[in-house]
Amino acid sequence: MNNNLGNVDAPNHVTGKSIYVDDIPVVQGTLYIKVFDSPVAHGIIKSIDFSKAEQLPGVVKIFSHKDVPGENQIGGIIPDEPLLADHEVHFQGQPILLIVAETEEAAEEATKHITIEIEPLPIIVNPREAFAKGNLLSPSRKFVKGNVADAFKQCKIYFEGQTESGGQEHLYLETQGAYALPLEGDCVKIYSSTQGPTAVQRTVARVLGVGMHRVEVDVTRLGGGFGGKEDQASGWAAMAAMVAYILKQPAKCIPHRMDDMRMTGKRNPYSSDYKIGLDEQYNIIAYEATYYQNGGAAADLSPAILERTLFHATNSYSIPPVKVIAHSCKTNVPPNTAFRGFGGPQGMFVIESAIDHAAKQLGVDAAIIQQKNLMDNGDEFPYGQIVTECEAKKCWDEAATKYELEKIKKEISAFNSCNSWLKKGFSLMPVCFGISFTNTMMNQARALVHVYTDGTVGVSTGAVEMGQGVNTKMMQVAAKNLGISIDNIKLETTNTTRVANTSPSAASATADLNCKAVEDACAQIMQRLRLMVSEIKELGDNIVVTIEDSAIFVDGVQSDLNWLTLVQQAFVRRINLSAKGHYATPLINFDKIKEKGHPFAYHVYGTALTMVTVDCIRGTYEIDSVQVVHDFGTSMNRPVDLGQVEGGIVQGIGWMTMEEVVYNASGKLLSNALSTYKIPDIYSVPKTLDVHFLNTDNNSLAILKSKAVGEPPLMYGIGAYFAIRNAVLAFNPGSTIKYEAPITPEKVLMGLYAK
Ligand code: LUZ
Ligand code: MOS
Repeated sequence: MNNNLGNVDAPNHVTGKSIYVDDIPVVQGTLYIKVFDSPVAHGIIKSIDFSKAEQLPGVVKIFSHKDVPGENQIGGIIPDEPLLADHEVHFQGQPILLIVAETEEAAEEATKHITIEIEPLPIIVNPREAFAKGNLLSPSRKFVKGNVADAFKQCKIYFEGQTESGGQEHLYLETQGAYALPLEGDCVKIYSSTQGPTAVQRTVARVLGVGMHRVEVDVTRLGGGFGGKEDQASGWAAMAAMVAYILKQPAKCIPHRMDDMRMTGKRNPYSSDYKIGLDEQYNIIAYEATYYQNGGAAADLSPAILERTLFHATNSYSIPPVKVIAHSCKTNVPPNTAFRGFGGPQGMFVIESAIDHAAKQLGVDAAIIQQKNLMDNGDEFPYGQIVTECEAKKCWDEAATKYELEKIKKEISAFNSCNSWLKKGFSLMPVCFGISFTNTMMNQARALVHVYTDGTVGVSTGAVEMGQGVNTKMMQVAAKNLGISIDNIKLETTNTTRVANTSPSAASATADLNCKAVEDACAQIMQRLRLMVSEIKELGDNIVVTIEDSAIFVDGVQSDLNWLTLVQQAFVRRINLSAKGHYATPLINFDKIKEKGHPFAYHVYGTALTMVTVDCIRGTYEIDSVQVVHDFGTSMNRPVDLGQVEGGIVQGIGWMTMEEVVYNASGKLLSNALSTYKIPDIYSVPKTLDVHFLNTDNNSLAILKSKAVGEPPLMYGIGAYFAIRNAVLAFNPGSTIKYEAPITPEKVLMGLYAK
């Protein structure tokens, strides 16, 4: 296998040939949908008048919740979210009406002619305030290992504090959107920009009041998802489908950027309390934390995100007794949702803050405490899984040696002692991330492989390509298993009619799950071909048939057959050249009553070393370098995997440093455009970004031993927060700067001069 292949889609992306939802040629009669959304964050709808708007030229019809043919409900885990608001609104941007028009402009104009009267209700945007009032989205969760209370009783050195981590806008290049076509027999076909085609199918069927068999969802690719389209694509698809279904005309629903930013949920902000206890040798002997998750106005995926926070509460550390509690708090902001890391980063920020707090109080480098407590084989996670194939220490040690940690420390203190207005800081950030959906049931996938009579191959799976390169990996796996060139393979769209009951492309697990299903389908076809060869050659059933570069080898000896003649022979002999593969991750389980089990197929490890320079007059900073040792397993596609690590790091740095989601007290999103919401650009990325491949060879549940790579690297970005904070303290050792992310230049400036 060529593990330097790269992403086969790249040439089409950069030449603009790749097709996204809004690029699909429109069918005659296509209608455009504009959503009329709530102007206030909480209230009772007293009256609404759209009679004038409906009379405007080009406006076809305006739909309210009364027009929903089935159930007015799009909640995924918990049914608590109407598609269109009925009598009450719960956040600014909540959809109330659908304006359907012949052009986008007519629909837009109509919004100005709608009058609505809403009686205001109290607005809560802060999760602790929601918790105090008992406003929870789902039952609270608690993971306990050992007896924390006893441990703290015996412990002389302990520290308590509070942390805040902010939201994060997904800012996928392609906004949300769907295009729905009516089909005969009360059926609809939907082109959707979704990570979860089956979630869209299920939600649309529910909203239309029809069986899932009447709804076909098709996905070519997404221009980015990052979790934002794991669940939240469903609403837009349901709107388009409802209009197409009722009016029997094609309908498109694609929000503009500012509509998307205002109406969709983001990464869940967290407010958390921690208590960490240590002994004199810097061993962590107890850890306790409580997380207040800002879930927004509906549950969405927040209950599952809450769970992953607990799974990653102790990051890469082995801590004897642990007690962590998480609350999902209901507030009047758009329902927050999945975002790369899925609650893991939020949990890791808290323990890293706790360790940093302890280190500062004890007068040592945080790295001393971090390194001392890294976990190892045989340790037990707070949720009961035993640590195996642990690479935590190996990654740390290799990062410290390779990037010359001791030398860096000396250079930084030399720099800081001869510069008054520029200060450098550094940090180490170890990461341990569990691979598998925490909901065991979701860890399954299927693939449909067709071999055509000319030897070419079509592959369909449940995986959604969103830039992460999963299609390339599946082509590599099919090519390897069939012994043919990747040029003979086409990755088909992800379609619910071809491959049913799919899990969303999420949890870093998409390549593992779907490639394994492809392997299974290919193996079935190969088995049939092998038996055919034994028949043709009049050899026994035990022959070994291998295919390499389309040449057929029988028991290691090249035969006169090649791939094409083999396939043609099979067709003549009426042998099935198609197969459906299935994969379900073995071994995993989790008991939600006991909160114990073995939820993850394996873990991914790594360590990042981050160096920054802070301008102590302006509060601005530069990320000098991020140097990482990352556990790839045995990468099957190094350019693709490297891209995931680099992108993840930059996205993580963005979350921790500059991306600030701001709602005011009345629940209005102030950071509602790219002028007010800053994401990393070419000027703000690390000057040096070095990724060292730690090749580990011992994991059989990763596809071809090539470990999942989507989410783990995002958490290296947490290192940037601590590096900047350390530079601030180098300037002002008495600074009262709090553990609040993002650490924007504004916060840095205040911290530099805070007494
Ligand atoms: N989605 C999900 C996820 O439904 N379950 C998960 O465990 C998960 N983990 C990461 C990202 N998305
Ligand atoms: Mo994701 S946060 O893996 O959709």
